Amino acid sequence: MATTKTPQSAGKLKGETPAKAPTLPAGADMPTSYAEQQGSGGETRQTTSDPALTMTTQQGISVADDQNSLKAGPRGPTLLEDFILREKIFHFDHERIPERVVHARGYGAHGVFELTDSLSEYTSADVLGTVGQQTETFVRFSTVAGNKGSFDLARDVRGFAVKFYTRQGNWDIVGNNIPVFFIQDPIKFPDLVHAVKQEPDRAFPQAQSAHDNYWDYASLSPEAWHMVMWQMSDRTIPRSFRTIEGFGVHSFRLVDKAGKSTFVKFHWKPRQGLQSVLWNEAVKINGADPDFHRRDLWQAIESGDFPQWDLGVQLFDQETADKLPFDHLDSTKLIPEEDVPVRLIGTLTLNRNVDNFFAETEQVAYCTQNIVPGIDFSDDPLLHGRNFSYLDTQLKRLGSPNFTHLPINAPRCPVMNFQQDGHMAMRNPKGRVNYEPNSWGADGGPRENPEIGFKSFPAEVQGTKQRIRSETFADHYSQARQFYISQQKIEQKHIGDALVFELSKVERVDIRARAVSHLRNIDAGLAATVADGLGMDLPDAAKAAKPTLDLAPSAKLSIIANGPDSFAGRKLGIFLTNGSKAALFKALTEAVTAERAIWEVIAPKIGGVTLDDGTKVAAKQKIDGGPSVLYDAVAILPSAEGAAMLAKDAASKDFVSDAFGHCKFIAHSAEAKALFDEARIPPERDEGFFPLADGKDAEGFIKACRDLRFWPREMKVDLDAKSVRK
Ligand code: HDD
Repeated sequence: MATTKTPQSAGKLKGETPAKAPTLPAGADMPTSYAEQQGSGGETRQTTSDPALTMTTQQGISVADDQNSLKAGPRGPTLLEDFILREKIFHFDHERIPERVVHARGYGAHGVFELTDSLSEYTSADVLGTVGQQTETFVRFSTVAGNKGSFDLARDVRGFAVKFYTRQGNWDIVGNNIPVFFIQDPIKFPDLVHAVKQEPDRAFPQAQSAHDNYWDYASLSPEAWHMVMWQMSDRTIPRSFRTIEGFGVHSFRLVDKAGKSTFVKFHWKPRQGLQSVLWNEAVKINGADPDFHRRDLWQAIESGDFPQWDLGVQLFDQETADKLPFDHLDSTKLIPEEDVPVRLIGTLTLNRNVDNFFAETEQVAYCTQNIVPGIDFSDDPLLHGRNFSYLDTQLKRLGSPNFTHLPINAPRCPVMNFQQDGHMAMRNPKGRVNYEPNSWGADGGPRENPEIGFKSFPAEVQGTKQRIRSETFADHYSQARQFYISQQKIEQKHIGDALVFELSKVERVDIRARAVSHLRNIDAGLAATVADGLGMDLPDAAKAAKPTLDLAPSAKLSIIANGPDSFAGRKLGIFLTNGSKAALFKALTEAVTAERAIWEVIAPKIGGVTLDDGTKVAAKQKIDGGPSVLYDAVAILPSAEGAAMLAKDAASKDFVSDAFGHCKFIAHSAEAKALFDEARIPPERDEGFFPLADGKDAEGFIKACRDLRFWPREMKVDLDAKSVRK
């Protein structure tokens, strides 16, 4: 008689008696759901007698042995008949899907967007209409150039893609943490990406632009240089995904109920403030914790410290656009906030980690073409190329036009049309009618709705068919200069350092010279600094299609000017040894907690330490696994005996000297001196050091940590600092 299974009794065949649970030796810890025994290979086998927990094949057949394949005799050969083995290996062989051709490494989280200011005056989009309305979202952050398994702190642009599951369908803002892009025309995108990724003959370098091919391409592409300035700034080595801005880059349109259009640029402003790390730190973080950014986001959400961004819009009409000294349809340009202010209209809160990385983060499919009624495209040519590329790439990556049936991509509103079949179709309509027009009346399925259906904005277009770039796109240096002069001194230094670093990795001298020739059109001082740093003569300036304008600096372009106002959400590393003072430790952890920041103990052994009052404190990191680059600030509180011991330990000395070199605020006990001396920290302590004697000192220290770093130190510890322009 054929037997069937119900979901409730999955794994158990009707009428079958479950196998008896094996007996364990007396006193053994007996798990409730399974028993443990030793397999014939000495391995631990865990078996169950509970039908509901019984392992099955993909066809639902119960599995009795998942450790041994079917063999003729104990030593083989293995039998082809073993369908359980074959199915398991077959499935494993097909676990991977192609990684994204760019933005392969990323991390996603669920969230909610709440509207705080209605734009109903400008758009009929429901998601932007009603104050207080909440919309489910899924956000994926990414790097661009590296492969899926690359490290998080590559110097790279960060992707910031947001999917809104609105009541009118899915709306995606597929943006970056930089408001402009490298190229003006989508036909260049494959070349740009080929140039920045690993060189094809040798398959390195991974996840970095510091190589000949990238700089060869960039130095031959004047339009890239505004973006190059952003790329060489600390924007591309962010402290956390939580501390980056996001930009939709292109101009879009908002269209109201009467059909009137207003241009819009989208911005995400992090409530955590903008924060970055130093380059030398980034290099070391990649070794110490290649998952630094994903771990940081996951931990913040897991602990209930939900990161938030405000959604801002720059709204402008054609008249304003006509007055701008550049073309807003050119993706290599931004509109300074001083010219068109950013209006904050809602808040995005990331409040839930994924349950399954593959199902959600890997399979989420963003498309710039996903817009809802009330939102439309501008004429930006780069955007039109993207509208083709994203849909196309999903077919390759996810393997079926039915990728919208996957739960992470499925709209939360009804989906009704006559598209059908295809690989893995999950949403299969019932009934006889699969075409329109049809005359089946009420049984005829979905119909067009001219009232609420999407209508493209009827922009007038005309022109000769030609392959040409607009004359209005030709100024490549003015905004690059504006970006540079909007930076604080230390940020300008970092841009110079980054250019010198990257170009030092370029082998061909002519490519280095061509790169510096563009800098001459951006800032004479920067060009001189970089040429000096590379030990080369200053080349002639690159030929510019238009003279560089002196645009006014914009404070919004600086990270430091837009940093956090508290230490909240950041991490203090507290280095302890046996005999460390309990009172200091207590005062410090209380001050950190009051600031809503977090702390972690680093100790010589992972088992922890015993403080001077006998309290035992567990360590989160053993010193070798917890270098100071993993922390925003550090407290070094050894006992006298502990400090003498650490002074002989290379990892401990690195901990201190890196914290010093990376301009971190450093709290310390008086006893730490022995370690500082051995780590060759100059005896005169700057104002970034905080000797801790009592609880009040701890509060002062945490207050100081609200600033990102003690920047004046950098000028003293970095040889290149002397070449910073006065
Ligand atoms: Fe792109 C992925 C952002 C230009 C073609 N892009 C991708 C992602 C982000 C961006 C954030 C990752 C989405 C995710 O997390 O899954 N891309 C941008 C921005 C651009 C841009 C801000 C310029 C303003 N992109 C661009 C052009 C093209 C593409 C000009 C092609 C003509 N981008 C792709 C792609 C990807 C992609 C190949 C790879 C994986 C994917 O789409 O889903 O289609």
